Amino acid sequence: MYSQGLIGADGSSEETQEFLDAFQARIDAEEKIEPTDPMPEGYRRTLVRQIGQHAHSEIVGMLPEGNWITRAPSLKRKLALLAKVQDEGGHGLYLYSAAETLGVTREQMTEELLDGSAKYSSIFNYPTLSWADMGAVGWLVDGAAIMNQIPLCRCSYGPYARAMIRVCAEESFHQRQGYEIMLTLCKGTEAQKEMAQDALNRLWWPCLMMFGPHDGDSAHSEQSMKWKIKRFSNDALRDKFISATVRQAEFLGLTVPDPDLKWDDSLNDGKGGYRHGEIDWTEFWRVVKGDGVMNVERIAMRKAAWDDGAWVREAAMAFAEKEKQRTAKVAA
Ligand code: BYC
Repeated sequence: MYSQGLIGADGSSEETQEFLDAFQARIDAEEKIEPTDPMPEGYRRTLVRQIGQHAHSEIVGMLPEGNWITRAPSLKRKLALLAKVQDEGGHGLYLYSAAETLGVTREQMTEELLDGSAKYSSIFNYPTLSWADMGAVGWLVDGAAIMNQIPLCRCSYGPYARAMIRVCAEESFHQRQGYEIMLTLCKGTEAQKEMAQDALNRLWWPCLMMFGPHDGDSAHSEQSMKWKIKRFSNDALRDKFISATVRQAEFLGLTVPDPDLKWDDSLNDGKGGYRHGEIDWTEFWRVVKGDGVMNVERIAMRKAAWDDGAWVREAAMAFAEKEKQRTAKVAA
């Protein structure tokens, strides 16, 4: 385990208080921290952990939708889904590159993902059972991702913040293509609308879990917010997502599967907000610890794709070596 074992500030560093205060002053002044800047080891480790988990999520996140590319109902849908899945692969690569600036190689992170020791978002350990899931994943999963990731564009670490700007622009296209699939299904036959409702029923609660445990149980939030890696707490972003999404569900004519969901005028300093039912945290931790329906299959599929692609990597390396020799010969 190269990166996932590296958790937050461990208090064991020899960094002086003066150094830590000067670093915090830079953060408080909204300066961006760049790879060659001095930084506390805890800050570096927290970023490696979060960016690594984020990159792995993008890579594994290709699988539930990749599963439907050959079964898309039209050429237009196939093209859009293909492009979306390819974007997610690209996001993984930007993020691995951002993590590399902190001293962890892509090979190390890949190894950790393939040996099953890496964490990635729990949402990707659920199956995608019908075409409506392609709508619901785009609408809800990418919708949750945007809510969580827009603030990361202002993360204090420069390479992560810059990677997130492009990621968010693409996620916003993904969210809209997903919502448009849902809209088409909801305006279609009764059976299509039922399929859309079923996808919402299955994915709603796992999507709320994407924001992480309640603030009181979030081990890293306090320090990450102090370092301005995270700008908002897990619960604050989850609540924002619920408020935005419930209205979208109403427009579709679908029912959010939470009988306890209620608008409450008194929340958010009188601006109002939704109270929601209890999230099943037992299920969340079970999935995070590797016992979700799809954990084993998803890693096996990723490993098979990695192994199948070995010849492409080898050919690219051989070509690069040939080019290097050719250039050296011309220069000599
Ligand atoms: N799933 O102290 P906390 C995408 C872990 S990709 C699994 O609150 P933190 C997309 C957490 O890692 C979406 N584990 O942590 C791709 C920690 O464990 P460790 C991915 C979770 O980091 C393809 C422990 O619980 N997005 O959208 O302060 C197609 C305690 O949590 C989860 C990102 O990665 C979870 N859901 O906050 C479509 C965004 N939640 O490390 C879409 C970047 C928590 O102590 N990441 N854990 O063993 C973040 O914003 C933060 O890392 C989180 C968690 C809000 C997720």
